[in-house]
Amino acid sequence: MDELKVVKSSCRMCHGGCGALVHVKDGDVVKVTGDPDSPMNKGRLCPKGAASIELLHHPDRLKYPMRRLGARGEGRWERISWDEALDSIVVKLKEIIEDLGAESIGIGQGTGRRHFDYVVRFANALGTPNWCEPGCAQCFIPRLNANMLTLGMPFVPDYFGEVHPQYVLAWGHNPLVTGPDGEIQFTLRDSIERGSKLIVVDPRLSETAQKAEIWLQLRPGTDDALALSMLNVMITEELYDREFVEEWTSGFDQLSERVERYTPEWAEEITWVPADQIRLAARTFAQAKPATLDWGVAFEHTPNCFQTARAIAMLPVLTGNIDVPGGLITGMLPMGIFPYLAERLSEDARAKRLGADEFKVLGANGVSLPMPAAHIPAMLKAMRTGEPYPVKAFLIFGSNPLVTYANPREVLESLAALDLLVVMDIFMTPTAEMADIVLPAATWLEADGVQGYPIAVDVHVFAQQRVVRLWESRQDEEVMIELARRLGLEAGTEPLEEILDRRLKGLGLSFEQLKDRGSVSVPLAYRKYEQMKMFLTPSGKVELYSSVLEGLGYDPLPYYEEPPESPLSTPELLEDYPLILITGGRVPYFFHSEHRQVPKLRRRHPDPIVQVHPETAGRLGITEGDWIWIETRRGKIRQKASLTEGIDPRVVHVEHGWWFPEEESPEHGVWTSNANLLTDNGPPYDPAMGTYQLRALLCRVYKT
Ligand SMILES: Nc1nc2c(c(=O)[nH]1)N[C@H]1C(S)=C(S)[C@@H](COP(=O)(O)OP(=O)(O)OC[C@H]3O[C@@H](n4cnc5c(=O)[nH]c(N)nc54)[C@H](O)[C@@H]3O)O[C@H]1N2
Ligand SMILES: Nc1nc2c(c(=O)[nH]1)N[C@H]1C(S)=C(S)[C@@H](COP(=O)(O)OP(=O)(O)OC[C@H]3O[C@@H](n4cnc5c(=O)[nH]c(N)nc54)[C@H](O)[C@@H]3O)O[C@H]1N2
Ligand code: SF4
Ligand SMILES: [Mo]
Repeated sequence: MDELKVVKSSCRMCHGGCGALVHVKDGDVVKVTGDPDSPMNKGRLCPKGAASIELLHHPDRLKYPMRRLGARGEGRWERISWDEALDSIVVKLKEIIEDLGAESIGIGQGTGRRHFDYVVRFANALGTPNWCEPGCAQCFIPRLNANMLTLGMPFVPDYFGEVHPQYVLAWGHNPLVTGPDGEIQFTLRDSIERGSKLIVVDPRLSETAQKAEIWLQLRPGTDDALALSMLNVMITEELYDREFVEEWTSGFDQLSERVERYTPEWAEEITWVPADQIRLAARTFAQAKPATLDWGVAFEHTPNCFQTARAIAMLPVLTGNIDVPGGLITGMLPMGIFPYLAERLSEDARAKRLGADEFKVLGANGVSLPMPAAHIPAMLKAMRTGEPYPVKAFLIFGSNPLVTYANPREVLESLAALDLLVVMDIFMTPTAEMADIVLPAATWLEADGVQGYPIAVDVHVFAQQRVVRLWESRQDEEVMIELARRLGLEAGTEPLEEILDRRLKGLGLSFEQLKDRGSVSVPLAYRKYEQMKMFLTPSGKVELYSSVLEGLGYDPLPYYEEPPESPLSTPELLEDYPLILITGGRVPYFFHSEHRQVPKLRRRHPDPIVQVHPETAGRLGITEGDWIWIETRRGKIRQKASLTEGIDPRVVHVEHGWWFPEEESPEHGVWTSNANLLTDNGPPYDPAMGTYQLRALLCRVYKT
């Protein structure tokens, strides 16, 4: 019998960020605990992290590569070898490249996984501009790009230094549950314990809103109006940091002129938030020193998201909370930029990116980000119709589009039209059931990687290490490298370890050395713009008036726009659909469509829950625990009612990500409770990002 060995790694049941101790005996993992030495989680794990081992050993995992038998989506499979799987994929890809060009191959991936950058790299090496992720237009990238354009760098709340924020403005965000992008839920929790107070902007009394000093319960989808009116208060009441604004920003006068019309009284009508509350929040935030912004995904689910992100980003700018202790901090970036191989993608290929002509900030055009992405609705259309050119193959590395993309019926139709669908996943999902070939993916306990946290700022760099390998699973990066080799590509073929070592060079470490240490931290440096004597924007200032947006033909200043389906935009729908629908507020036990098959987690949250105000429920004869229909113009689903005073009587909230692994193959109940049967992926989109509307829609609810 082997000795018990304890290995340092980093959990990846979400976007990651928690240091973990993996206890290994006789070649298998026997326990996973939080690493007490980890600067991020200090020994703690959330329920998902604590269930890692159940996921690892789950009997329903995909164990071998498989090829479909019979018709697509019939649910019959045969086991094949990795060689057979990879060779048959390569044969088909070569055929497509020869006939139509590499752009006819689409590559999909899910949200912020360990292998995120490698997918972009593989697409570049292959020569296709058409990779996508359900988050590119809908999650994180709008915020990231708004930061890049306005400030020249990504910024995150400083929960990591000696000074803690006096106030945290949590906007459309429930970080005590979600803690995305390696900010993890524990960092805010610790900050609250050290005395931080909260202002929370959320239509629901979320776990985070429950801790708030000031809770702004806005009408869903009106974040732009609220942010603009807070800017109005800060400017008209001269609450801004005059010195910072004068020295380090450009366009303040134009901004002042723009927001003049957006008074708190104007905003009250639109947002439902009383004008005096808006004033209180703006004054409190402006007078707190330091104060930080912790923003979330909620406003990226409506089509004015980019200008909304710009407006919200200006709140900490005007109050001088940029790159100061306890405010917002920016990149140490000790690993430099990932080797994306962007130079491999020809101008010609770049121009063919689906959506590139229309959505100029969805990716790199005009913005210094090396990861342009395809527009998902355009990609689906190319699969279905061959317009503007056909997409014939789709390789998915860890995403579940039938559940997580808007309009899953159209997704199904699009996937069904492909010549080749490959899905690499840990489980047989409803999407994987549509594939020609499925590939078994390694869980985080079976994979090597390095990741800086918080993502895009990299204060702490963690190793994730492969401690076991069950069945025939492989990690996604290895598969992409192997495909590149078999396709005879000129780049993207080096072994993974070589890239991991290269990434750590600037830190003076090899991957082997980082594995021993678990993580390294870089000292925090503040006010880097003073040393550089500039922000990394074209004018060298924080661009309140964005020269880049102006150059691209967009409004250089933020503005208000109603969501396309709302009580104000489509009042004619109110008679049939009188309630406002929000979808996808996260729950602690699942990550999107994952983990419904993990008993320890599912027991804690067995059913999809729709939240309804008791007054609304009473009127409709709905009682606690009833299964009810939620219906929009596009479809209807069932979820189980939970009555709560913590939501406005005019608003209901459904969970996203639901399918039922325990139900019959191949559908696994994907059409029963899937929130995206209610959403739409059609226009109008955010003009800069191509964002579609996942929240703030109109619906009705009734008993089943
Ligand atoms: N209505 C509505 N829809 C939404 C949202 C919402 O709020 N409301 N949120 C949106 C947002 S913000 C996002 S980011 C997207 C997320 O969308 P997705 O990323 O598509 O969501 P997941 O359910 O996480 O899908 C990931 C799949 O990858 C598998 N997987 C996990 N780890 C690995 C791995 O290492 N390798 C491989 N190959 N597979 C792996 C999982 O088993 C799962 O099947 O959903 C979006 N959809
Ligand atoms: N446990 C768990 N953690 C996760 C995930 C998960 O699936 N499960 N997903 C990860 C991913 S990819 C993401 S993007 C993040 C998302 O994490 P967050 O950014 O925290 O987003 P959500 O929980 O979707 O929504 C946050 C809050 O927004 C509110 N909201 C809804 N509509 C609006 C609106 O119009 N305006 C405003 N201001 N608020 C609104 C909701 O009521 C909710 O409480 O979480 C990450 N972490
Ligand atoms: S917050 Fe994320 S990284 Fe931390 S334990 Fe939970 S799942 Fe793992
Ligand atoms: Mo996301």
